[in-house]
This record gives sequence, C-alpha cells and structure tokens, in this order.
Amino acid sequence: MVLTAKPETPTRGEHDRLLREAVRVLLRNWHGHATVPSRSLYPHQWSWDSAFIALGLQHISATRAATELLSLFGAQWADGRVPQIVFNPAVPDDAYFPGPSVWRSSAIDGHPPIATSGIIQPPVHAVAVASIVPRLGERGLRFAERAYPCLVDLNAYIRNRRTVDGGLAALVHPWETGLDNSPAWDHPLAAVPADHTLFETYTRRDVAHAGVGERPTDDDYARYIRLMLMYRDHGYDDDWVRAEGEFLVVDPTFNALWAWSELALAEIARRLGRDHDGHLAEAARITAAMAERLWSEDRGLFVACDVRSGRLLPERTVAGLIPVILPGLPPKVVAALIATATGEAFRIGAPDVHGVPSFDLTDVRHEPRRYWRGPTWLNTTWLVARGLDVHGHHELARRLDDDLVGLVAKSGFREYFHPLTGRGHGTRSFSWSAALLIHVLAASD
Ligand code: 9WN
Repeated sequence: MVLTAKPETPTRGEHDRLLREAVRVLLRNWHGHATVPSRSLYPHQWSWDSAFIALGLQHISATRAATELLSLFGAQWADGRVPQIVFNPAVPDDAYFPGPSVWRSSAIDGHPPIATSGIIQPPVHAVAVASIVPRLGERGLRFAERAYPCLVDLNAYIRNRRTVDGGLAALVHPWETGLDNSPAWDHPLAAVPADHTLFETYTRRDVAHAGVGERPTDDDYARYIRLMLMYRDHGYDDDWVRAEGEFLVVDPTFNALWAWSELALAEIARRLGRDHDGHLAEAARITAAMAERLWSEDRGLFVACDVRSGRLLPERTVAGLIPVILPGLPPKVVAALIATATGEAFRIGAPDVHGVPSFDLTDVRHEPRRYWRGPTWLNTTWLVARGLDVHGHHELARRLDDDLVGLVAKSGFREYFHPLTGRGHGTRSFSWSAALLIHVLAASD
C-alpha cells in the first residue's frame, strides 16, 4: 500500500507548539503524586490512564513518571488487584459518580488506607515500568525493585482470581474493559436488568461535563450501577462473581495486554537478574489460548466471549485488533488482522479516516460521536500502531502515529475524535491524549 500524507499533517515547527501545550496539560492535571485524566470529568487517579500518562511523563520527568505508577501501586489491595480508581480525599465525594461512598472499599479486609473502586482495568502498567526503568539511570533498578512485586501480584490476581475455563481472564463489569459501552457488550448487558429507579438514589455526574450524545445512555448506566452494587454487596468476592455475576466476558484487549505485560515483566526480571522464563511461558500460554478461543476466522479479528451464554460476540471493535501487539501470533492471524484493519470496517491508513475507529464503520450501530461506539481514541490507536511495528509494518504504524499527532493539531487534547472528520469530542485537556502525543513525538526524534 502506498501511503500519502494527509493535507493537515502538522509540520515539525508545529510539533514544538503541540509539545509545549501537552506538557501544560499534564502539569495542570498533576495533583502532587498522580495525574487526573481530566480535572472536570475524571478528578481522581485511574489505573490504565496512569500507565499511558507515565509513558508520556517520562519524557518530562522520569521521576514523576515513576511516582505516578508507585502511587497507584500504593493503593493495591492485599489480594493483588490494582483498582480502576484511586480516589483523591481532597475531592468532594460527589464530584464523580460513583464516588468513594458508593464503592465503600474501606469495608474490605486488606484494603489500603486510601479509598478506591473495587474493579480493575487493563494491565498496561508493566509496559510503562519497563519503558521508564532505563530512563532513571542508577535509580532505575531501585524503581524496578519496588514496582516488580506489585506487577507480579497483579498478574497473579488475574490468573488466580479471574480466569475461567481455558485459562483466559474474565471481566465482571464493562468499566473493567476500559471500552465501557462498546457494542460488543450489548448482548451480555441485555441480560442485566436496567432499573431506572436507581436514579432516584444516584445521580450521574458525567453528563454535566460532556454532551449526552457523546456518553453512555441511562440504560447503560442503570446496568453499570446494578453490576457494581451487586459485586460490592458480595464483598468484591471473585468466586461469587465468576459463579453468579450477571456480566462475565472474556475480552481480547484485556487478555492481550495481560500477555504483553508478561513480556514486559520478563524484561524487568532480566534487568533485576531474576528468572524470566516463567513470564515468557505465561505470555506464550495466554497468546495460544487467545488464538484458540477468541480468534474469529469469519470476522478476521479477535472477538470477545460472553461466558454466561457461551457465545462469541461477533462485533468488530478495536479491542479485536489490539492483540496484534503480541509477537507470538501465528503469521496467518497477523496477516488477517492487518487485512481487517485496512479493510472496509476500519480503513486505517485511508486518507479520509483518522486513526483507528473504535467500532466497525459499516455496522448500523456505529455512532461516530458516542464514546466507545465509533470515535477514534488515541490510546487504542497507539496500541494498534505499536502492534504494527512489532510485525514490521512500520509505514502503516507511522501513518497512525501521524494521525494521532494530526488529530491533536486539528482538534486539541480531546478525549476522542470523530473518525471521519477528526472533530474532537468528550472532555478537553485529557491527559492520555497529551501523554501519548509526547511519547509519539519523542519516538520520532
Ligand atoms: C469509568 C478515565 C476513564 C478511562 C476509561 C473510559 C472512561 C470511566 C467513566 O474514563 O471510563 O472508568 O466514568 O466513563 O472509558 O477507559 O480509563 O479516563
């Protein structure tokens, strides 16, 4: 494929201006030991956001990037889970819904002193740690010594408390997938009652900060609230939730990032002079299980599995492309993934498509402005680009990196973008958009 630059591709001079603005976003969103994704919509620390943010922060201050991750690990539960949200005690309880008084994590044995949510998010942290360690010079090994056991405990939690038949990890809430209202969850969520009387007790805060047409619906939220209350009321017990929880899905992105994190752990273990074979074997095991259980020849990408109905979920979402990040995939699978990514469903690299759309452009449910049901996000675009690099498709990867920079140049540090017009949507001054811009520009220097 011959790729030509988009008309709005920014010049190098423009890069300096964008970099300065990106640094300003991250400085404004820093609250002493961690970075909020957005001061208005997400005023606490989020798990996978912190990993993406640390990748960018390391180019401003490697120490600050290490602090970001260590402060997240400081909120790790005794069972190894790293929570999706670490609440800032200085922020009012009702600034974000659901806040600490709804999650009630302090009631759990082995919970750290700071309030958190009770669910997890995709494990990108080991990749961030492995990237930061060499930047810290002599202090790198000390940072690795502190981070490594936390990362090992997190992966042990996933393996011991979250796997289902076949040895892949299952997620118990759409928020755990990071792609909350992905159309892939429509089928499993249909089995969860949407009880709107919950809104007599609980008030959504998100719609005060972002357009209603850009966020999940009230039906979605009614289900999200029900699922979190049920898990909470069962003490965040993973035996209960795997046996009886109303939502249980095996997600290709979560599992791919879990395998990728084992590869990063192998690299960290090597630096620490520890045995790394176990990590490599675990990455290979997860990769093979994914190829066996989640690969869809028909759809040409990985699909999620609904454990409750035993059904593979046919939606083509960006979550099914991200496993391209894994070096151990069979070459036939990689070739098919690239054909799907460049084909009519995603059209990556096409002059009129920006980045990687989060959902199939040809599906009637595609909504280009609504959250994870169509818009392009920069973290998922970055992950697909890195996967293309892994398999030697550097030109296409560079095209996605250029798109990432071009979207910010055109529309600012927005949360997500219309995949065809590049217009920005969701919150502004969004941290991972700033961080990944910095990281991509640093890599191109
Ligand atoms: C719930 C913080 C998070 C991201 C998620 C994104 C969104 C939260 C919300 O914001 O989810 O976790 O309130 O909608 O979907 O990926 O980590 O940026």
